[in-house]
Amino acid sequence: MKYDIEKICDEVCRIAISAGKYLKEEQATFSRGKIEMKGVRNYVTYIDKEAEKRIVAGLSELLPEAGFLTEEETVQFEQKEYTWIIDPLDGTTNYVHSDTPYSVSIALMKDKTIVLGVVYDPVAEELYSATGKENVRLNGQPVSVTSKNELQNAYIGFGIPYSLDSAGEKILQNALAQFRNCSFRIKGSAAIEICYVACGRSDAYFHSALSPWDVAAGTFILNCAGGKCTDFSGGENYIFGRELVASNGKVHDAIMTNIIK
Ligand code: 2AM
Ligand code: CA
Repeated sequence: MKYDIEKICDEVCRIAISAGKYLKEEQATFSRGKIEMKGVRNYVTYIDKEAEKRIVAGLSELLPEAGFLTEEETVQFEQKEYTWIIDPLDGTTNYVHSDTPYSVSIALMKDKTIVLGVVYDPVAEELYSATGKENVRLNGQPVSVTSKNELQNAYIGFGIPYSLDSAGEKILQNALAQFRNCSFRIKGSAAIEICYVACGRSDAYFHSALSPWDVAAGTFILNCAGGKCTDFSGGENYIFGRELVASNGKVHDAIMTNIIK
């Protein structure tokens, strides 16, 4: 398949913005009665599904031969050379509590490699996109990671898994031991929090139990911006391995040693 990745990226941005506008409009009017419980503390709304259908329809026109891996499974996964990895609404728990941030996250994977990432925050009207190191942007402007190189005064995002296991608890205790050194934040949208590292707003982010659609676009954007992403063993299985440490690169070892261990 031959394609112009920049043109595709422009179209994906358009599709993400359109889905994001839909999410924002619906948040103002939706009723909590329409929420189904997908599991403990894991909400799904009819809005996630409708947003996903719209995104899938747009992307299907753009690259008819590509397959899909999506959170709401409105389309069945099939192994293809190209796969769209989509979270139509990342930050659902924030969303159903009329809170922010939340986002639309879309990545394109060729075989096993991500080649494009787009994350859109419709409330802040912030669009993160990347197709490579030369083309990583926030609202059209180039971005890069912070130069912070120690945990002292670092600004670090993280999330707590819905089913916290003992390994996760240990990591939280390790983080607690760093509370006097660092500022920690839980924002509630993994895709956005990884992009905050990419654009130099925060120095790092870690979370376990995440799915590919939570991290595929954000980690690609962060890598393009000069950051580093690993699983909890320091390896590369952070998209499908359900463990992510994402950083500016310079505080990565300190986080691995002092928090993840
Ligand atoms: P979601 O809003 O699509 O569910 C919050 O912790 C962030 O992590 C959100 O981006 C949330 O995505 C994501 N997440 C995904 N799986 C999770 C899990 N098992 N536990 C906690 N957060 C999860
Ligand atoms: Ca998600």
